[in-house]
Amino acid sequence: MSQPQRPEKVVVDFRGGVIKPYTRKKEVRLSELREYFSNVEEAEKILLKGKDPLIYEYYEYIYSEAAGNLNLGLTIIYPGKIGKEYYMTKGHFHERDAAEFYFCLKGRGMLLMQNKDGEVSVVELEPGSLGYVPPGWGHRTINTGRGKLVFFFAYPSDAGHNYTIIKERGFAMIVVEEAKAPKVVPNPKYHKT
Ligand code: S6P
Ligand code: ZN
Repeated sequence: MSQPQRPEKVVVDFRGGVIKPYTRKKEVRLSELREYFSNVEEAEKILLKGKDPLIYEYYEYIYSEAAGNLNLGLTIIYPGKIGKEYYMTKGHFHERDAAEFYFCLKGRGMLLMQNKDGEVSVVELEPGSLGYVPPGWGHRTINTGRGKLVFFFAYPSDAGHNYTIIKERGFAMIVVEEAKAPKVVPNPKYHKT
């Protein structure tokens, strides 16, 4: 018989934006994200200069991959833009019907969601706001502020991640700066199917 699971404590550093303990850390730089931005030429230009800025990083606490558990974590998206488009995460769908929540601790941003029919929904994030991602909705987060965007998340451990749909089709909408303010506009590169 397997060992009974034991309760544990995880501490979130509200200011620094790190959770302790964490079991996995991932850093995502521009070189890994270049095709996700609408202005790929601008991304290439930055990379050709020998720069590869850190766009976001996340820390995950994975207690167990077994169904019935929760994965917890914290994501930090740095401030910046590629062309007019704000720094953002890749975005993904969960493989299984699994919800997720994003609880904003610091900064300003948007949680962009899209279902399989291409319907879009946006939740604005500021400290204290919680964005609920229902099962079946792809999700991406965008930092529209001047400082770091930091949010805490939790989702079922057996959710699984599908990055291919977003990588190949993109989101129907993107978030760009227009007249010094964030604006959600149609993505010229979006492929519905
Ligand atoms: C996982 C959860 C977050 C994201 C992270 C980075 O279900 O939504 O941990 O992994 O915010 O985004 P992405 O799209 O690169 O996984
Ligand atoms: Zn997710």
